Amino acid sequence: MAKSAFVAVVGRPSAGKSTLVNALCGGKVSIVSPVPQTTRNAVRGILNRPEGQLVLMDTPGFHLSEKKLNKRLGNVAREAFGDADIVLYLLDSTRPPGREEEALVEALKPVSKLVVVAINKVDAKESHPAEAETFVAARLAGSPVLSISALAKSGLEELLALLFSRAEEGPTWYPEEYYTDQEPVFRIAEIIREKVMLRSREELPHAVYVAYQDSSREQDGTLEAAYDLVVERESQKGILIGKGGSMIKRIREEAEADLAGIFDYPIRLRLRVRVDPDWRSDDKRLKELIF
Ligand SMILES: Nc1nc2c(ncn2[C@@H]2O[C@H](COP(=O)(O)OP(=O)(O)OP(=O)(O)O)[C@@H](O)[C@H]2O)c(=O)[nH]1
Ligand SMILES: [Mg+2]
Repeated sequence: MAKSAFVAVVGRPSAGKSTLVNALCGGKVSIVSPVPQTTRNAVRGILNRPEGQLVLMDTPGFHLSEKKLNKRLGNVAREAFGDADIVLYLLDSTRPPGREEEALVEALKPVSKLVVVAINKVDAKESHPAEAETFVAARLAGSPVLSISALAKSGLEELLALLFSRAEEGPTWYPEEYYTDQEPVFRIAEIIREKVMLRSREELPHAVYVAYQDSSREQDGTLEAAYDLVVERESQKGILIGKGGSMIKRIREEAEADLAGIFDYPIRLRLRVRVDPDWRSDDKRLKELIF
């Protein structure tokens, strides 16, 4: 009988969780950018192998902050590892493990028996894997530890073998051809948001959410979809639109190019920028957006 397990992927912001989920699942499951706190939802990727099926739950980076948005993101991560069979804890070996890493290990205590540790970014020249190993050895003594590079895709076979060795026999939840269970409306919004994260600077990437408006099918099968890029303040609107609309055009074109590689029908986007004042402090809005 095949094996199956729910694997929650947790770690600090920018540890490489989404990069790893994409590399393991063989498709673009989750968006990636150098900006910490790119992922805002528990995003599921599905990995099918002869041994069975793993459902990988990418989570928002674990971040200490009193801000409402960050607290909500933290809760999403906690819920994911509360539901998991295996918790894959990813450490960024290019940054010293600080207070946030300590807090994360503390939060993992109740599920410590489920934890598998992967030290990531060992390809980078700033990588200090020994420091990460020492940190883990002192705090999660019983957990297996591997070194990987999600970006260079090294160490992933060993990691998969470890994950499957910890998975139990069980039913597979998704058809084999799936690598994610996300609805197209959400996936498209995320791809657009990725381009915003990549192209905007400073506070702006964090101040944007992407809201679906409507869509229609054209005779040739093209999907025309309208999305709003929603910012917090009037002053951010102009920055996102750019000179003569250059920024929003670039975001649209880059998103459309990515979507062409993901969906088997053409997608044309209509993007508009609007303001939702101080949405990051609005409990109701955060509930809708962060789940
Ligand atoms: N050198 C190197 N860079 C990596 C590796 N894995 C991820 N990165 C880079 O690290 C940055 C963050 O990667 P993400 O996958 O978005 O990180 P994340 O943990 O999902 O971040 P959040 O969603 O913000 O919590 C990106 O610029 C990645 O290209 C790696 O193995 N080596
Ligand atoms: Mg991420």
